[in-house]
Amino acid sequence: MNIAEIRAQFPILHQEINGHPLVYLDSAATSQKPRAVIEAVKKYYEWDNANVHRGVHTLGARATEAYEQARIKVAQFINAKSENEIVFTRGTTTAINLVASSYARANLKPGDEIVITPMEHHSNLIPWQMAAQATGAVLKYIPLQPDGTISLADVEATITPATKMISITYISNVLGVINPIKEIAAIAHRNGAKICVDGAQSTPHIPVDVQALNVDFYALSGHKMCAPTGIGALYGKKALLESMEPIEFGGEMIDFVELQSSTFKEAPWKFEGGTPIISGAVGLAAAIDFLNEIGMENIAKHDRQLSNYAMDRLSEVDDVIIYGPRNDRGGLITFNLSDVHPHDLSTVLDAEGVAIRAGHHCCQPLMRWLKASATARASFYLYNTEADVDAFIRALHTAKEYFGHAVG
Ligand code: 7TS
Repeated sequence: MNIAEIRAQFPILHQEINGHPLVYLDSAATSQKPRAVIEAVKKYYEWDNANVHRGVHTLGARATEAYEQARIKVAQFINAKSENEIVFTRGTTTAINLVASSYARANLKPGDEIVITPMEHHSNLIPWQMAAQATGAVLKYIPLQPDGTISLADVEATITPATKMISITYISNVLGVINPIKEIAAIAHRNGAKICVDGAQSTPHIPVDVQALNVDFYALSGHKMCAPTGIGALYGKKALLESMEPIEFGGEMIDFVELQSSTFKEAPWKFEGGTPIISGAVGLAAAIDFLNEIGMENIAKHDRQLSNYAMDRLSEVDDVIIYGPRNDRGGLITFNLSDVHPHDLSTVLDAEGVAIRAGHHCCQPLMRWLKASATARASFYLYNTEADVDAFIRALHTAKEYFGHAVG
């Protein structure tokens, strides 16, 4: 992987922030966009823009073709059996809400169990709280080990024949933990449960094969994998999607509308009520081409090497608390500097041109488990270099000097 060439394709990276070259270490929140994606969206608006699935004029046909081609791209990218197993959504949040609102509410009854973990992003937690409240199902948690990982013994112990749904993140956006999804899926299926995977942090960083994992649902966000904001997808096994009721009703998703009742298109279109996110899908297709050209294996290797390097450098800094496992982790590191509030730390780093994330990362229950009100997080992607990590560590030392009173 030639990082210099890759960086050259991301216009936003070539600027100064507060007099320093930008060091963008917040890709877990959203990734930057390569020129190929920006150009694809621009070209779509300059040449092809029209509404999809309606009318027969040329632009309408082109827009429909581009939108449906993007669905095929997404299906191939995660190795779905068919593009009809891909529902376009706004992102991971909307995708998981669709499963929780449609599948779960129709299939859960009082006494059934939903199993999640304390490391879930609120997007993979609150929808299940709401589904449990609506159906009388019980929300259970697989406990975390001291390093933030989960053990398969605990998965076995938590999932029972009463479990109807397990929903779990593939890669934690705070701990960097990579969960053994294939093994968890096997345990779920042995107990007659379905498994839904939050792929927000995995899809951008590692090769994903939903058939090999044998998951029932898989949610992803385009904006974390070089695509525009506002586009994502839900993968669902065909039979499951076909069995589900839409949760949004209106244009685009119907077959016949009578005065008192209507019939709907088949999956996935019945879940895409209203004018869809056409330019977003075009951008997502371009992002997938871009990632494929570099190769997901190469990206995974790069992210792993960089986070190992960052872990080594960060571990050398006194007064830094690192959260999550040391090895076998995704491309992000969550930490705190002694008792300095991460917002203050992030502000000082920004003054040095270094963009990191600070806060609860939409994981309040996990923050409580970590006994931290908030944390700082540096996250890496294909355009980051060891020089970025070095600049981050230098900025951290500057912050330490600045907060000298606090770190003693
Ligand atoms: N799940 C995980 C594991 C995430 O990291 C995020 C976003 C989501 C779900 C929600 O994705 P969305 O695209 O629907 O918003 N995570 C973060 C983050 O860590 N910092 O900002 C957003």
